[in-house]
Amino acid sequence: MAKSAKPKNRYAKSEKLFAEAVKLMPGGVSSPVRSFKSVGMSPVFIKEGKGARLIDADNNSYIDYVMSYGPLIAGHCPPTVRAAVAKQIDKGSSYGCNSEPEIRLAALIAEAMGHVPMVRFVNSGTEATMSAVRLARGVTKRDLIVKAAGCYHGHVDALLVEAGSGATTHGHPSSPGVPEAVTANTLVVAYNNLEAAAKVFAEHGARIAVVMVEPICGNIGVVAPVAGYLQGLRELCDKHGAMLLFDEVMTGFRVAYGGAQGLYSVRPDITCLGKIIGGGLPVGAYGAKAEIMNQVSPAGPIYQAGTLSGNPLAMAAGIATLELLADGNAYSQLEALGARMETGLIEAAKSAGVAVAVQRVGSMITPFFLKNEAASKKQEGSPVVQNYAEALACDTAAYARFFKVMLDGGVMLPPSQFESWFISTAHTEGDIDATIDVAKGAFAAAKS
Ligand code: KE4
Repeated sequence: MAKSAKPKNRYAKSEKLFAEAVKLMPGGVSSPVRSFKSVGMSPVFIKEGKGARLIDADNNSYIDYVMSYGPLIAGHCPPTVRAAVAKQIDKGSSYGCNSEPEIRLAALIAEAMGHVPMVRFVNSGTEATMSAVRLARGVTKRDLIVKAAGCYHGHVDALLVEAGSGATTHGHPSSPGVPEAVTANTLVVAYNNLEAAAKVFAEHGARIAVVMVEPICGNIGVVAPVAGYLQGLRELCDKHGAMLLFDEVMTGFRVAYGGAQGLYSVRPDITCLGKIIGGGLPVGAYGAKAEIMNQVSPAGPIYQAGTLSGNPLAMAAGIATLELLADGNAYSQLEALGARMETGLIEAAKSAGVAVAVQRVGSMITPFFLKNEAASKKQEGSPVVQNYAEALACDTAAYARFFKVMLDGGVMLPPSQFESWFISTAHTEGDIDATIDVAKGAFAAAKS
């Protein structure tokens, strides 16, 4: 009897590359969330991204909703971004001196976000939040930070406390190596809970330097602020002389050209940016009104610096990306694609009999896989997951089963329940419909 041929391993080359990678890099990755550990498989290696698609080492093609975790709002390698970077690289990548592209990108940000008239460029979101906290502490001469559980602000020691994203996916929200003394000044409150914030102010108000939040929490999956939450934080900060810091590394230029602060019309004192403003190259920024930013060295005493900060190559990519968004048309296109995806996911989950809460703001979307008790709580249309605890109660095993069928079906999703999917202007209605077709089988597989 002829032996039946072993099914071809569609990830053979990626597995071979991963075996090499783990010898050279911790976990075989450059960032934990890429490890695919939480979805029970070794990670794929990508060799090319174009438009809405990725191609991996085994030549599998995917409709991509990771989009580099947010920067690629115009898809992979948009022609104008590519041209801008190609033009700049011929003139050099970094000068160690000022260059005009820095002014151009800073001006685009200032024009788009009225509360960010002045910025300092850095090289990642983490650097932006780390520097912004130092600024808030330096200006207020206070030490305490208030952060919301589940919000992820990069791997800053003082902020790696009940953080979301990869810090949650791997189940150790507070990392070893962070001394108690460092986090002793970090107070954690539940997201979307004004009472909790008021209580911490009642106890520590005069010592609180800054309240920092993701104005839309994207790092436990997508959780929008409940009505009045952001304004309530604003009022508490005003009452107690603390600063309000919006970490818009993910939401900046994502949910609106003016960011979440524009969408919800709430004024932060300091804003952190990243991802989209770098158009796929490493950039971060923190900004505020001039009287605050002029406290930053060399204009003021609060020190912060960076070799590649404001490098013209990354600036060129950021300028070209924001120029693609400036006329605002992209956001109506992204809203329509996001709504199509939301409706499709809800219908597909329903017909598969899987309890899922699909939560979305614009082109950021997450299907939360609910366990029974949460599923029974779900009222049509009301957000089920409103904070970290409710996200952690989700069925991550069901998400893992869903993820694998989607991957095998040619759809690349974040390999974690606690991440947002990102839709870009390179995605088409056909891509969304094809994704929903694969999701029908994936929801069925997700059922335990
Ligand atoms: P980076 O240091 O990774 O550029 O930015 C940190 C950061 C800060 N603030 C917010 C709101 C963020 O979402 C992030 C980074 N986001 C994650 C994705 N959830 C980055 C992915 C990764 O860690 O590889």
